[in-house]
Amino acid sequence: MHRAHTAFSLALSPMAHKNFATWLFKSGTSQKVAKATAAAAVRTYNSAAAEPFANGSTATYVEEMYNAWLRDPASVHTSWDAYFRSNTYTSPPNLAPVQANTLPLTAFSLGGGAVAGAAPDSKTIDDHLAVQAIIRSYQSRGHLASEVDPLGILTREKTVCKDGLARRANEDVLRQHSGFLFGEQDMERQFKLPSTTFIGGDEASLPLKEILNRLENVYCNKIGVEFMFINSLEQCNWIRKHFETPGVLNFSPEEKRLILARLTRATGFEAFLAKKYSSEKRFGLEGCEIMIPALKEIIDVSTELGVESVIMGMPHRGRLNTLANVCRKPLNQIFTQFAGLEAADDGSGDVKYHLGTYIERLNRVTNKNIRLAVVANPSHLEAVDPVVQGKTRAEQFYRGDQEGKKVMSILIHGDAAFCGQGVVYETMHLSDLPDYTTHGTIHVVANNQIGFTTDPRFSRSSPYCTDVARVVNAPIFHVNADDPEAVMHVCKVAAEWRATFHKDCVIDLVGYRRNGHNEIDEPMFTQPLMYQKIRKHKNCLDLYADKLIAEGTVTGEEVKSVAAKYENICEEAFALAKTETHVKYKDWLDSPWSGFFEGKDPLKVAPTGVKEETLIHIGNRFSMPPPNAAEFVIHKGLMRVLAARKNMVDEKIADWALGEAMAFGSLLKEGIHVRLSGQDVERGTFSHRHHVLHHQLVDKATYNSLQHMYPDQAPYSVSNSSLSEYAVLGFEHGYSMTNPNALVLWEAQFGDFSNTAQSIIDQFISSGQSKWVRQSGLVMLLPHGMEGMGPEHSSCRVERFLQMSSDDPDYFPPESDEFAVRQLHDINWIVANCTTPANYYHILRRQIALPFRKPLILCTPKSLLRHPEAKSPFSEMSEGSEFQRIIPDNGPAGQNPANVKKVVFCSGRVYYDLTKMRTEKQLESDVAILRVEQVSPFPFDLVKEQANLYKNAELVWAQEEHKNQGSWTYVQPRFLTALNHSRDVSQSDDPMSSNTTTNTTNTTTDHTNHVSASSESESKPWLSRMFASNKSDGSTDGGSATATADFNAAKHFDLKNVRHDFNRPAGNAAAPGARISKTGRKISYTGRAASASTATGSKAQHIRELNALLNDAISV
Ligand SMILES: Cc1ncc(C[n+]2csc(CCOP(=O)(O)OP(=O)(O)O)c2C)c(N)n1
Ligand SMILES: [Mg+2]
Repeated sequence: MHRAHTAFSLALSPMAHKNFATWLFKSGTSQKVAKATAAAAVRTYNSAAAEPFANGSTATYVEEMYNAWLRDPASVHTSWDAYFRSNTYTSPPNLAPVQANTLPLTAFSLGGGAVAGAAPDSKTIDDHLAVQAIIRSYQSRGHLASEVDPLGILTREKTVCKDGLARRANEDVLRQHSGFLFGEQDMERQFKLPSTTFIGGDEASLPLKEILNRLENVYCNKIGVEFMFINSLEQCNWIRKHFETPGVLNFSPEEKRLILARLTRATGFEAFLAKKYSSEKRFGLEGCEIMIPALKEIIDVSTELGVESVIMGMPHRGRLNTLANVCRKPLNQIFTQFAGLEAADDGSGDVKYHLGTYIERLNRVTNKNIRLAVVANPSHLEAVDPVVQGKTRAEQFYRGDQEGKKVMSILIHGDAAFCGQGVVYETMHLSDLPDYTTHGTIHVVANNQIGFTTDPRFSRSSPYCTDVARVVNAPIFHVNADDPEAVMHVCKVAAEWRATFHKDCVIDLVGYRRNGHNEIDEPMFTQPLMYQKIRKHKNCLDLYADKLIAEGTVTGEEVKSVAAKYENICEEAFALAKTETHVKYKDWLDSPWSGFFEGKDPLKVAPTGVKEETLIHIGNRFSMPPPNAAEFVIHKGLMRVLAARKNMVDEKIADWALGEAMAFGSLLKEGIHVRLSGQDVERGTFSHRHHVLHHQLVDKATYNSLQHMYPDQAPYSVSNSSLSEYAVLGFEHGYSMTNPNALVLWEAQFGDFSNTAQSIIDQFISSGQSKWVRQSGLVMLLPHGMEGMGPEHSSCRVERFLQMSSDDPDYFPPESDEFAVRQLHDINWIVANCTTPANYYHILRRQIALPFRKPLILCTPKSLLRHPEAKSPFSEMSEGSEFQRIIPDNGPAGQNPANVKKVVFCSGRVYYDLTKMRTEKQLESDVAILRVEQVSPFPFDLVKEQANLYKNAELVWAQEEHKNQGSWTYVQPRFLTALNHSRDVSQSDDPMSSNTTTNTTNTTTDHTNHVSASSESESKPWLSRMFASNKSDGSTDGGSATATADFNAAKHFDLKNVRHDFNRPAGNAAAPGARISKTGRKISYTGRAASASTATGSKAQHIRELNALLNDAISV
């Protein structure tokens, strides 16, 4: 296998950092370090307790405490915590944000003519406390009264205060302080500002009137900031400073013109599409066009701060506009998508507002190069979120960008989806996990205050659509989408927040939706009042242009000329698009793998066996404690595990864990990064893996031998994940898309838990290549096996994966030396159930040895992890060995096949039960047991070969799963095809094959001979033929026309044109219309009856059923 040149830096990788830091295994200093750390902890605790509180002589120490407290309040003694929380401590200028208010309160003892410098009277103190409480109220709850809704539907009336002025802050904001008796007489009184506000700028005190006005302006205007739930004082202060400091919302004329120009493009783009394609769905952005300048601002500021690559995920709304005006995807390519052209390359495509893109360009504002990717997404809202995170994480990893300074993600959401879809929460929870963080995502909600036809009050129980972000302490910036300058400010702060704290934040762009859900939808059916308002509402561009014209920043002519210029650009691109004859899917790739495919023989698989000495080296390392084992206290049970591993290595055999380690270790040696993620994968759910050894005495000290196999190996990462399948599987899928030279594996705790990630499986993994030309070599490890223990979910529901496999049950591909690789090339994914460590090892290595990438769905065992017979000699993994799609019978039956009476085909662990039963019944010569290890793509060639070998035998498929589960429904028609070498199973001839279709190119059977090949049927075969059948059925069929039409419709849904006739060379198939003869060989089923659940009830029932199936299968 070629050594892959993976662009990573071991030393720089986050994984390396984590592991090398936790265990200094060579230096012999670990104990010293541990002791020192422990001593420091003790000292910190004791000294804090023993010191006289805030002793002036310990200023440096106090600073240290303050620093530590800023980082983590829990790290200091509670007394320090209380002290710093009280705001009594004024930090030196280099530590905390500068506070201007250094005047003592005595300077404000204005009541009763007290002498300046004397103790303040109680009224002064009370009034100051009241003002402080009011300031805090605005900071905490000012957003509740802010004017963020451009339609004003949610905006509350202003309240007239005691001084006669109307203010927005109401009782919701001020609570008990709203009744505070500030009369007009108090308005001019000076109040000292507390250290927790920045509204004073350089002023230490302000008149009350000014305090209230400034707070109103900051917190109850067009921006509503939600942040006071954040536990970090430093972060709260940072936000206060960025919103409260006077003048933060001042924009220069140039900046205003830039906003106007960008808004003109965003608005002009939608208008142009509306003009040219008035009857097409495009999910326009009208009502929230400011999102485009907003994204550009985020990208500008982030680029300025060092970001070089931005990965975006977004739904339908405004996607085309984003591609055009944020990514600058050539407009003609976008317009071509409206033309309904045929594709010039592989891929069945997707609707235009789902496709991805990848652009590298110069950012003209910052003059820096930037890469922008928008990840292709399915209809399933928010499903793309974790995928984007995984891709971002992978890019950061390969760049050695440990802190996310160079690569960042932006996720764009709809308001209804953001609060409704659980995967948002699951993805948020990855945001701070060491092995999953992308160091801060900026979330932008295009909040049009509606989801399709449903009002927010019926679609969520939370006050805001953004509340989910509160769980991870992300600040939330609500902003009126009709105020471009407020939006730009919020975007700037968001980008700076991410760059400073590397944490998530949310921008809630509150706008509206000018049209229906799509452009041909009537919104007045369901939201009449809202849309009456919307119809009268000027668009954001006009409002902003009016404002800039009024203030003299631009002239009316300038506004018109910018708009006209953009329209011209669109027209030119439109003309260019008309000359295109085909769409090219490669233009819409979000993760191009440059160099991966070039110069490769697409049908050549590199060998997967490795030198025996490599296996021995890996095995020895894997069974060794850390080099300085004497200092690293390992659990006794694990010492036994390591010793057993060592014994196996000495005997040159491998069990499951060792086989897996051999696959990982050998790939790492070849420069292939391996990443294994999932719940409890470090140890392994069934306690067999133990990749991470834990020091029994030192917290967080760990050792991972697979990271120390070879000095120049690729990084190995194994990570226990959060308890989520949807987000974590999506994340790993995204990770796997980024670089083909990596083995990325996700393991389910039990196989069927993967069903909570079903949208990732259906929408990305099984279909990604056909929709988006996106390949992925992701491996899903799915523990599977009916073993009579545990709850009902013993099955990984392999039938569901098989049902989505795209190989044709009725088609036997041409036999050649390349049969196996061709099948792999053509299929959407691989489904396998290995019974030996060696086969497991080979199939993992084959993922990388293939010249292309396919997802691998692997049923993995539970009891086989320790089964004495489920072991493989090294010879089955060393050079010359390879993955076996079918493992033949190598015993007496296989040696004398002519005498064999029965062949039992099976898959998975039941093989071991079957052989045991065969031995017990002394039928070794009469019954052959064959293991189908790769179930899909189906090994037609080997099944045929084996069946021919056992000419006189009865053929049986035995499975432990129920009849409607497991592999049976998938393998049954394929066996028939393999056994009879035909591709057409007629429904009328064979009642067993009712699910099959007449899949012929020039069908001449009675069922279809009335179908004429019109040009329409060429382009949409199933549709036109459906109607054609319907018409003629009435005249040709004496029976029910409807029933026949149904039959024909079903039949045509699987026609070759739909499948693109993948790899079916003309003339190679069996004769059109050929059928299995009634005398052809059959395969029968042995096993459990169909059932609604995967359970077998009690253990006793399980054993009874298993014995019955073994008895049935092993009988002659
Ligand atoms: C998981 C999922 N469920 C349902 C839908 C159908 N659907 C498409 S758009 C939409 C409304 C989305 O509202 P919102 O998130 O506010 O976005 P908007 O269309 O308003 O921009 C719905 C329910 C979907 N695409 N995905
Ligand atoms: Mg919406």
